[in-house]
Amino acid sequence: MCNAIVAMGVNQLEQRKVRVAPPAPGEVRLKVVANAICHTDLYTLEGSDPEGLFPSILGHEAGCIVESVGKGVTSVVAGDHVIPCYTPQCKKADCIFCQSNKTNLCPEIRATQGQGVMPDGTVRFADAETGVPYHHFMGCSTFCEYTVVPEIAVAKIDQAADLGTVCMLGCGVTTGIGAVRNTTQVEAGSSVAVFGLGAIGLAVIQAAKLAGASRIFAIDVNEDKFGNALSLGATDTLNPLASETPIQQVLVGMTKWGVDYTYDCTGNVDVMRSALEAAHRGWGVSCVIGVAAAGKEISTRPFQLVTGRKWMGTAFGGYKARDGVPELVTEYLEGGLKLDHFVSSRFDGLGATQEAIDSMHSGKVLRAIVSY
Ligand code: NAD
Ligand code: DAO
Ligand code: ZN
Repeated sequence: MCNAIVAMGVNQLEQRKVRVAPPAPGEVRLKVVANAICHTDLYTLEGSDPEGLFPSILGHEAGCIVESVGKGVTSVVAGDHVIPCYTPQCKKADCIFCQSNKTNLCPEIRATQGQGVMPDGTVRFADAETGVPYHHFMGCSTFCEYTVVPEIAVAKIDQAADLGTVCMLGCGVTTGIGAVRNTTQVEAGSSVAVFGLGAIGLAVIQAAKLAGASRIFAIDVNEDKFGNALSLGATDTLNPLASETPIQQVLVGMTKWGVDYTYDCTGNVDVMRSALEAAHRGWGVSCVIGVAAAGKEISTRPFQLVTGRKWMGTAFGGYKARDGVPELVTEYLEGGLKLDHFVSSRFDGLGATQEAIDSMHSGKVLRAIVSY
């Protein structure tokens, strides 16, 4: 039995005692050490995700220690440090996605993960008092002191890394870095424009700088975001609201033919259009990272594509979770990848999760991390 913060309904978080069942074959039970709050947790809690399930245990950016393993588990043992990942990597010889170097979208547990259950169709969480079962969330459910996840969804990492910091590699930061390195493969000397300067946008800037981008435009409607962007390597900051001219025209005007690589890190479909249309004539690549609200559609004039722009998207930055996340942790430990600037505030104890969530609404917080 342990403590969990359960989303009983829209905007209704309650601390409950839960029973977390032992791992079934192919599963692992994890002790959650630290969890970073991501906007996707808030989006689901607020009822904005039409597929969001209640009651459920949210949370998906965590640093954990393996507590026990189910039958047949071979890649981790009790005591290993891991990061659960909502994009699994089954590595099976007959998984055409895992075997391809073109994608990270392993579909092995996709259907059940979306339904808030484990691969066998059942859940591992039950209220200790009432017996009510609780849904899983994004295959992670880390607003709980213990969780159960499939073996194929845990990345085993170097134990030297502070779980209270590398937990952020479970989602947003990895996504921004991977968008640059895997999805768009930015070359040295390129120009880059980043729309939206939350944790994901800043991770894009950081990776672009490391890749040797020569000009990095940082764009946000909130100018408080510019300081961080400049310190990570942005060369220009722009507020789209500061001019009557559409931001894509401003960018084309500043560069003559547009920007080599552009990224939407807002989830706003109008911004996605601006990002595409700001991309360089002939070869510009625009990458959708932001997750748009349900039912939203993107549009542009097809001539934008005819004249050589490419529209792409990325999930988890294209990283194959079990291979890629440990490499990023190593890069962090070796000093090449800085992470501390993403941590806006730290909270102690699972019970502080609501407070950490509240802090995310200020617009000033990149990541709030709760240590359990
Ligand atoms: P965030 O809310 O912290 O940052 C978004 C930023 O966009 C804010 O600074 C905001 O001021 C800015 N913004 C809003 N409207 C804008 C506009 N019109 N023009 C310019 N800037 C604008 O969010 P985040 O945590 O950085 O996440 C960004 C997006 O990435 C979200 O949509 C999230 O769901 C998504 N995401 C995608 C993946 C993936 O795998 N594709 C993974 C994680 C997160
Ligand atoms: O494999 O079809 C599939 C589902 C992939 C899910 C990718 C989700 C990417 C965005 C999630 C944002 C999380 C914070
Ligand atoms: Zn697979």
